[in-house]
Amino acid sequence: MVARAYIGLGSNLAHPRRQLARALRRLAGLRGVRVVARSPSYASAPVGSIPQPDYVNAVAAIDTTLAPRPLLERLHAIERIAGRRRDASTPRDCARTLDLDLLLYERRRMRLPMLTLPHPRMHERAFVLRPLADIAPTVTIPGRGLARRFLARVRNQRIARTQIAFPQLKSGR
Ligand code: PH2
Ligand code: MG
Ligand code: MG
Repeated sequence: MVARAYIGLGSNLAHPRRQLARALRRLAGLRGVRVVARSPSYASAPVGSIPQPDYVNAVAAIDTTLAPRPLLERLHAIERIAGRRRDASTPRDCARTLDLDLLLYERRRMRLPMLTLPHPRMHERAFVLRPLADIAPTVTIPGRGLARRFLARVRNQRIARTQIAFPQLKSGR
């Protein structure tokens, strides 16, 4: 069984653009994962109450034979390689070298301590909705409807396509 899933990528520390390029290569290198599309990258103002640098964000579409939880574990492993610390003392919206969020997994809805599907805040975030609309203009958020429709509500969030195209999968470092 192959499932279509969407992954949100974000970084605002230690060369964010490079972090995303590397993360995408690692994602593509996972057994049971094929990257089928990747959005352009966007510079975005930090959402949340903690002052921090701007982010670079993108979204990737994958086809995967991994179930949601094993997939999420692989995403966390890629975050750890990038130096991401994840413990009880780090606030949710703090700066990070790499954030890989499982946004959508088919039409799955689930609620676990570590994983909620669809991602509970994706419909409030221009840095997710904008790149998602680029690669999946008709995708729906289970329980909410057409993802693209939520773009109108996040027009106040600052976001801009970055000048240089998102690095190719095969590019060297
Ligand atoms: N991620 C957060 C909190 N705030 N803001 C932007 N612009 N981009 C992000 O990826 C982001 C954020 C927590 O995951
Ligand atoms: Mg995350
Ligand atoms: Mg996140």
